[in-house]
Amino acid sequence: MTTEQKQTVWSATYDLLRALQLTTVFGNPGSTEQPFLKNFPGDFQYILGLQEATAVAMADGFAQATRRPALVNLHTSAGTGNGMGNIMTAFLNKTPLIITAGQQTREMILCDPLLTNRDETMLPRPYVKWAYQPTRAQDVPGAIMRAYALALQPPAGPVYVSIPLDDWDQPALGRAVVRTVSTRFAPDGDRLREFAKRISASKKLALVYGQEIERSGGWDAGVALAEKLRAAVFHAPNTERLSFPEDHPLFQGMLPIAMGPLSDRLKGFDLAVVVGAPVFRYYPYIAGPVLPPGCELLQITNDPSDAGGALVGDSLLGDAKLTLEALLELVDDGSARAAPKPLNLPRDLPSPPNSPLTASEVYAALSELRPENAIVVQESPSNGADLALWWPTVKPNSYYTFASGGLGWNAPAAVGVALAEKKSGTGRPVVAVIGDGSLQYSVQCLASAAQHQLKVVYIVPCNGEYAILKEFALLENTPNVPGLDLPPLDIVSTAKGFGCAATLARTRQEIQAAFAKALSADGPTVIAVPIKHQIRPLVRPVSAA
Ligand SMILES: Cc1ncc(C[n+]2csc(CCOP(=O)(O)OP(=O)(O)O)c2C)c(N)n1
Ligand SMILES: [Mg+2]
Repeated sequence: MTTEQKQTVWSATYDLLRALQLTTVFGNPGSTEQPFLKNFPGDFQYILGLQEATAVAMADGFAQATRRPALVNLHTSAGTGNGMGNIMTAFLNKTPLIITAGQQTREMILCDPLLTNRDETMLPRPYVKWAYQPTRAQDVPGAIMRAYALALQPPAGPVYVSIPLDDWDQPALGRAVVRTVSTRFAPDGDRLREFAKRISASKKLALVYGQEIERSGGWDAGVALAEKLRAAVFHAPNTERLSFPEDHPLFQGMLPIAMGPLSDRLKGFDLAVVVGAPVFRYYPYIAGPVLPPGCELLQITNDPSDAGGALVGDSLLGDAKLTLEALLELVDDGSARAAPKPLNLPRDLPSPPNSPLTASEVYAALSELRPENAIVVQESPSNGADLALWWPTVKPNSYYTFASGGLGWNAPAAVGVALAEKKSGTGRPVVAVIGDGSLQYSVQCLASAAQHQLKVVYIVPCNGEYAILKEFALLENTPNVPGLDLPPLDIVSTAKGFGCAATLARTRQEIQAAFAKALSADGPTVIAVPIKHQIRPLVRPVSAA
């Protein structure tokens, strides 16, 4: 017998995963997955998530930090359901995740036994690029190859393959075919030159930079283009990756997250060029035009759906980095353009300090000890802007949050990012700032951080409430909403229970002592910090451009 003949679906699949470098498997096992996981090869690593929401988001953080696709193995319908919120987030994040899920035995599936994933390809839709269950066992490796190729190509995203548990021991057709696909595409040259002309002709130009720039490795190209054009640069509203240094003199902050205020902020500009983002990702509805009168819009994106969905303007499809680099060559020098006034945000602290401290005072204290190479992961809804003020992002690959607002993504994603750092040996510390409400959604990720001794410092600002929902209630005029105050939560005990070091820090001195200790530790630390109750406008007033 030749080796070809001896191959099973199991061995052909593991060979394929090896060839695709998908040797880190994030998952939570069940009976339907055990035939896949049996005799788990020594050159693979299984990262256990104690709930599927955690497994999916850890994989997402890992994929983003390694800039490679990641593999997730979920438990049939129940596991897919648990993972679904973070599968939705991965889809909006455009993270290439190859998700496989177990399925009942083909022999028996007709009579709906326990663990059947009914309508298995429908369950994860519409938040996967492809969902498939091979029609015969021999197609499993080919289906995974197709899933990989689809996940990776722009716009990247999660794909889902359901695999009946009796497929793994079946004879394979032979070695799986290993293919490669491209991950970026260049813009159409004629249209690009037209865009370059319109950009060069603008008298007052706004560049709106979004997540695709950071994801494509286009940070430097974006800075060079802005400098050549002397343009004002904004972060796209609700962008989940930051693509421009927040301490740059051209930087003008993030555009407001609502329609009316956003168009107000663009008053006076004759052209806005949105690179690598939808037009626009709003949160609350505040009426107003999409753009102020006299302002035109150009959009560059690698996502036909975002190009199709733009409310205004002309779009060009292309990879952000390739397009920025090409534009840099084509546009006229902008030295005649008046550079915008630098932001110069006031960073004042009260003396004596508040008791408890405000979120701003907490972030100010932390920022004094900021390691130059630290990575921030942020899910602290009502005070994320305070963090940005005191801990600006100034380098690429240093800031993560979610594209969806679906809570429970960032705490486990931080584990995935820290795992990537550990594996690559760079040793960059991950500082995860997670609200006291937000931490609860995927809190079991703390056990994975402890199990793998990852360098993550969780800062948990504790206001005992869902503050941002109280802000939303004021904006929407919806008084007396129940459920906006948290029950007493002993976050320090919870974190210790999962195996993390944990401490409560109330003052600036205590925060700094705890943070310094956490940064020098090898494993994860959770620092719970009581903060002052503050309800501020959900959409902050617009200052003049
Ligand atoms: C999965 C999910 N459930 C519910 C919500 C609604 N939600 C948005 S923000 C928020 C409260 C967040 O509270 P916390 O993390 O304590 O931050 P704070 O607003 O207090 O700063 C909730 C429940 C959501 N975004 N996602
Ligand atoms: Mg809170």
